[in-house]
Amino acid sequence: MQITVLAGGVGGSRFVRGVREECARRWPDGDGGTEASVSVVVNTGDDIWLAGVRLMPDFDSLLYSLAGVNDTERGWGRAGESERVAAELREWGVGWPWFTLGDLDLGTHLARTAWLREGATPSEVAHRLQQRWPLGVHLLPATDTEVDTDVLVADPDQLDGEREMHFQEWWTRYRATLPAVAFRQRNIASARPAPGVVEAILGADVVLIAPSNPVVSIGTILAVPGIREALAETSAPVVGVSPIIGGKVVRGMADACLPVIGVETSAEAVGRHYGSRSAGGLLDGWLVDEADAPALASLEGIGLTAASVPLWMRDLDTSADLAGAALDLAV
Ligand code: GDP
Ligand code: FO1
Ligand code: CA
Repeated sequence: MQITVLAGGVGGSRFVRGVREECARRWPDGDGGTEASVSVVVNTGDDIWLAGVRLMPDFDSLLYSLAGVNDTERGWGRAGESERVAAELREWGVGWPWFTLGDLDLGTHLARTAWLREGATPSEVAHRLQQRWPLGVHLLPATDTEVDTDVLVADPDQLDGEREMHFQEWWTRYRATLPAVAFRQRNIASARPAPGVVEAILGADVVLIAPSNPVVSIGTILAVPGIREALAETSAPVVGVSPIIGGKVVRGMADACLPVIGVETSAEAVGRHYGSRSAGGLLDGWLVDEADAPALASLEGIGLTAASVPLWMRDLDTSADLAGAALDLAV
């Protein structure tokens, strides 16, 4: 059984932990793990060069979370983190004062940057970082091309009324409150899927779209030329899980992103936005929360196999049950 998941950071991590757990239940290897193979295509649009090092926030969220060394409160970074180096960087005026690079986390960024400078590609670096802990899944950056997301915001002080900034500045400094006009991924037209990504999609028995941000996480993965095509071509069913429950994002600020691409914050609107594969879209199946059950008929009407189950991932058990429901919808 080969399962391929498309994922962002926090929603992605919770879901992938559930997938790993559910696989161990359904296809046990007798040693606490699973005989199933799980590949995760990870969003790289949040990545950034800062203070001389390369950050890959969604990749690191997945890495730390699957390794069990993550900060579960904040949703990013390491557990038991200290911030001595960050305080020094602030004194030197290096990096951003509103963006904290923890000491343990900086170890990862320094290792990654050292390997990049030696000539390794981001996906080779990702492979090396995963050797440290037995994750039980394979994390694949969506692309080796630097496709950092820029946000175009309305700014009346500028001559053309607009200003561009890196996604991380918009997200962490302004908490996504500045009025965004558009998201743009750098180099996206010339980007290529990283080695193994197209193979993981074409060779899958099931493809799952995690309940991640549809715009800046899943949207960026899909924008890499070749990935949408692979999803259209694969013989595997493609099943998505809604990140929206009862018209609200469960955690985070994804509701600041959806209106920018003209999509309402609802499970039905995101399902329609992804679209049915039978009509040239992305999905065969779409899972919504029980609170959104009234939308099922209309979703079936556009050619989706839709079902409603509890979508809150409160702990490992509820995440695994959700992964199980997504796998059940795929048959
Ligand atoms: P980020 O990269 O850290 O922003 O994380 P993702 O893009 O992977 O996911 C963020 C989205 O996950 C949020 O916008 C939420 O809508 C969604 N999310 C977080 N927790 C849950 C949950 O328990 N259930 C569901 N269905 N969605 C969730
Ligand atoms: N988010 C914050 O809100 N404040 C921070 O200081 C911060 C630092 C940080 C450092 C490394 C890293 O991998 C992620 C970090 N994040 C921080 C999270 C990140 O900005 C975003 O939440 C994600 O990119 C959105 O998925
Ligand atoms: Ca993200």
